[in-house]
Amino acid sequence: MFEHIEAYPGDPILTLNENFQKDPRQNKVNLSIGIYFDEDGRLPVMQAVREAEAAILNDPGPKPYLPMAGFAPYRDAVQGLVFGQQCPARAQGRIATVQTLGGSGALKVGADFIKRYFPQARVWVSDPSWENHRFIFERAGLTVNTYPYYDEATGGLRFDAMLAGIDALPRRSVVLLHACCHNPTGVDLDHAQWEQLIAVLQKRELLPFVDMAYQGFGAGLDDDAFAVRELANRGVPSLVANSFSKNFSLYGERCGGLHVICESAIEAERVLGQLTGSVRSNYSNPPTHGAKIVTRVLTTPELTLAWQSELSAMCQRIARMRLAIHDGLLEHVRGEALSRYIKQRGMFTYTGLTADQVERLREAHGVYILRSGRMCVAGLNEKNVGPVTEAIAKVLASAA
Ligand code: KET
Repeated sequence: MFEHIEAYPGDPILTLNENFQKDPRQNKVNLSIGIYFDEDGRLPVMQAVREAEAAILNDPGPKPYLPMAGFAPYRDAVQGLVFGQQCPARAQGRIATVQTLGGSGALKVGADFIKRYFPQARVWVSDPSWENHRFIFERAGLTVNTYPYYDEATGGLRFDAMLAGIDALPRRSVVLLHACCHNPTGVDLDHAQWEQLIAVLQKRELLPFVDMAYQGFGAGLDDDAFAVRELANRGVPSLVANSFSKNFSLYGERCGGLHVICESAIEAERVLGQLTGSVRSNYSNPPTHGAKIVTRVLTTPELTLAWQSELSAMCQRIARMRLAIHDGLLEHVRGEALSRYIKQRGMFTYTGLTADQVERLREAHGVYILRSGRMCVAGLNEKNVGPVTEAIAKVLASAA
């Protein structure tokens, strides 16, 4: 029956992360997956999450099914965080929001929605992008192409080429964008560039799908949502996926949201209905626990403040690690290329290391980064940054 099924080649991120767990070496360092580890190399439980969870467990209550669209207070709180409390589109009921299984679940429900209502549309993702973008859209039956994005020579953005590429797309093409902290490059658009790009998206009647998996890890919770809020304010029909995996350190609870910005409240209601139908035929309704935690934190002012300050402390620690690896490498290697370690934002730096160098880094030194050269700088700490720097320097020297 199953003879024709070939072996799964593995996932470039999750399989590598699993291989890391199996590596018996004591001094191994995991800079592969996009997970924030604290100064002691541990996955943090944020204080606000701890308190919210304690309060929930203190008064557990029954566990009915949630509505298909998710926990209503969660949907409202998440919409407020993503679009801003004062967002006119939100007040006018023009945004359809469903609770999803993390950011990935939001992308999947969104991809199914596109396949059903824009069956001819192709999806355009940045070159490069998070590998799973392609997998999710292709498995939903859509064709995925790329638009220019990263400039290997400068470690920055090919903005003119990106804009020209997008400007030439057929009407109603889907353009996948990263709201902030671009994965894997750490290279983002500035406000002026977003304004220019949004004008093109609007003029060409393209359908933006914005993935915001790292809100709060770039320039702050509001600034990171700049593009999303501009799209809503300018009334550009769009899809937005958001995730609490990283900014709440709630990876396994699978908390996220899918938001569709519509042109009227009536349209939003119909869109919401269809998203709900998609949830029903996929997994019926989402889980409760994580949604309760996030809702409690976002609707209790003291917990919101505690969460925000812990999140910004996490960002400051990442910034210190960026500086530490940059300065450490400067002692061994010269060149402009190192500035990318401090210029690129969010959890990742695109190191420019080749697949061979990445392999040597892992085999000889136990340092795990992605084959593409992506390093999760949020996995560095005061103890491992020295050895990691030395390992990279050795790999670079032996290649020279
Ligand atoms: N979008 C992006 C851009 C992203 O980097 C991730 C996760 C997700 C969505 C998924 O979010 P979630 O809420 O976990 O479903 N990225 C990291 C983990 C992974 O690959 O699953 C990573 O890139 O390492």
